[in-house]
Amino acid sequence: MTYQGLIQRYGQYLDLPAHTKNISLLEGNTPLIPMPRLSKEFGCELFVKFEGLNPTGSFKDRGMTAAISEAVGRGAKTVICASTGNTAASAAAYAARAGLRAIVLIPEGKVAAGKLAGAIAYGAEVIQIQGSFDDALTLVVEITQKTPIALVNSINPYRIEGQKTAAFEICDVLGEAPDWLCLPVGNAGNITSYWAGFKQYQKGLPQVLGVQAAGAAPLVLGHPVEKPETIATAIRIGKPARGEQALEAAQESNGRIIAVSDEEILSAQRILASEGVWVEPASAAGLAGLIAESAKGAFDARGKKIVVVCTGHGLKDPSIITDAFQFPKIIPMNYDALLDVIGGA
Ligand code: AN7
Repeated sequence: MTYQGLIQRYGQYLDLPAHTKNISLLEGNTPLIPMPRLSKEFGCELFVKFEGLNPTGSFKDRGMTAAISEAVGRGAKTVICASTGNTAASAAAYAARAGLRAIVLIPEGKVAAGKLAGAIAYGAEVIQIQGSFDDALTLVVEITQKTPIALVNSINPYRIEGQKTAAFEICDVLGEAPDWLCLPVGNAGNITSYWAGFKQYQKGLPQVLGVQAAGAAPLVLGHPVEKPETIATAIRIGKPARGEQALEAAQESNGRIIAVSDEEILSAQRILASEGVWVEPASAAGLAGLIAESAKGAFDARGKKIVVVCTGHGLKDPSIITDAFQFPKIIPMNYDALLDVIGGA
């Protein structure tokens, strides 16, 4: 049978109500890409779980197929979310597929171009709010308490159910859980989902390294951040909805949650791209964390199986790259000019 999406593939492991009506874009089934050069450098077996290859370019599609399928089944007509961008694009796509109205609230001026374009292309009503993601989330929680509009942020338990499938896939490919799982942490839905997924699947448990951006690191600081700031706009979040569960996952797994600088994130993004995997900045945080911990001597990767979760595609945030590089040279249309500019072959 050809692949029919996550609910068909793993539905038996997901706690979804009987009324759920499967809405799928054949999300999931993303590759676990071996990274030979990084593996050699760390003396380990390092893999990237490339979640940027989901239908809307991020891991959010795993939870969204579940949340939208449940919402449709119970008769919802309109869904809403707050988003740093990827949730918005994903909600917009799955709502479009289901024939629902989608409203997405984003922080003004702080959403990467590819995500905003996606949300608009799929036909969502996109509203910028003069505030942060955290402010937007407060607003959508209030409106979904007072109206029949369905909330599809990761406070919605079905989002977590759907996102557990990434842990299942990793275990299915490796035959067991890896020794370490490194991933970015924003609103903390994903780390919560992975941990729940590994515990449920009973193929062993990884140690979990959750990585926040230094300018948006409430779980490292131990208190909310009122004005989070980072170039990794996906994780520009100061009050994670599932912060407690993220800390639990780190603690129970004998792992930890750390912060890395924007420079470290951009460096990790370049390193991944130099081995053929282009991810958006936030998605490079997991590797940035691994590199930072190893450099400090706080992480011995040797002989370990390590999965670095890359949550979103590089195409989501193209300006991060083009702003930082010289614009490609322009030459006259002749052979000599070409030879001249490349300086020989
Ligand atoms: C690429 O889209 O919160 O810790 O509103 O887009 O589960 O929040 C995105 C989060 C990591 C953090 N990597 O995951 C949103 C949003 C990417 C992301 C995260 C996000 P969580």
